[in-house]
Amino acid sequence: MQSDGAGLYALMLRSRRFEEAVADLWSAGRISAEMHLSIGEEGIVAGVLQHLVDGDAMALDHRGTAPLVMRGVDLVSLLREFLGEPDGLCHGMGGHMHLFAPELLAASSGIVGASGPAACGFALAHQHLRPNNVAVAFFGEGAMNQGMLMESINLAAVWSLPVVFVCKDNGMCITTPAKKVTGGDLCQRAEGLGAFAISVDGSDVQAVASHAEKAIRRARRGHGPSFIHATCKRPDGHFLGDPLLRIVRNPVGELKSKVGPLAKAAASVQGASVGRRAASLGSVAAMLTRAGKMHLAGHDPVIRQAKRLTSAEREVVEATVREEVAAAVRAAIDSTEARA
Ligand SMILES: Cc1ncc(C[n+]2csc(CCOP(=O)(O)OP(=O)(O)O)c2C)c(N)n1
Repeated sequence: MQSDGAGLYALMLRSRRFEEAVADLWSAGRISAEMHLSIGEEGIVAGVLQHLVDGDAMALDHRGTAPLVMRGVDLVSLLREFLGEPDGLCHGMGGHMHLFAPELLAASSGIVGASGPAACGFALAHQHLRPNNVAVAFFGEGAMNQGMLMESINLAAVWSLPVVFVCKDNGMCITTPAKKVTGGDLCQRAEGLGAFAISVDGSDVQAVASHAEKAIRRARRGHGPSFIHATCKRPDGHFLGDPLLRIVRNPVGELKSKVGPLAKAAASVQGASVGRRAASLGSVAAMLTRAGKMHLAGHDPVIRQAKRLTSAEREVVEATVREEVAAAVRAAIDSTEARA
């Protein structure tokens, strides 16, 4: 893994450009079903992964693309998976949410919170088979209300498992603001279970890298689990085609089909009281306002890191990544078309 400023930029840009290519294929209808990307979270993923070595493991959530790309999975095989092809990474059966790369000790699950138990499993195996290796679990802040994740942090603390729990906090669980469903402070919660906890601005990859270094060193030395709470913004909402964002970005086109039914429901003589209906419309308006704020602005980890580099450094990385991603897309598409 690359550890200098340009190396961190390269890790993030590789993932950003790859996911942008995935988004294009999805928009063109070549990739079907939901697509959860990590655009905006790259600083957290790169800052942690840059410290991993051979034999370390990753337990991933429904946004597993970025970690796999940064860890070096074959891009063509990953794209072939997303295209549902039998020669994809998981024979076209996993899609983007259930990805496995045994050679990288990486496994993902769409079950929110499931990366916790999986990371504990990897870490327990490390203790017996691969001392000095660690396991990383990535998850969103919504997973912090899942019992299995809390049980995992507790077990990791009691057994001194070499796990780094990484919470990527964008403040939203699909359309539910975290504040409405999550009590207390997440770092204190993890500390209460016995983990070493750190909070960091996830849009600053170097800050993440520096905190992650401590957490991973502790785990390698047998000092038990850590919890990294890293904040971020995600411009694409929950998934590609997020309905709230569609309305915010194209209000005239998108609201045409929705205003009629909303007005009809509001005026109906049956159903909830006027007050409840007004409250529901108010909560829809609040969701739209929140969706309107889902842009990276000054929080783009890729741009923040680019500004720390010289233009010569940036150009080398950008040219390499552009060529690599374009070649992967060409190869993945060509082999589908050749078989058609
Ligand atoms: C156990 C479980 N409950 C509910 C869901 C449906 N679901 C999929 S993603 C998601 C939101 C997760 O939010 P968060 O953990 O904050 O991650 P983010 O999507 O923001 O990255 C939910 C509720 C699920 N997949 N698994």
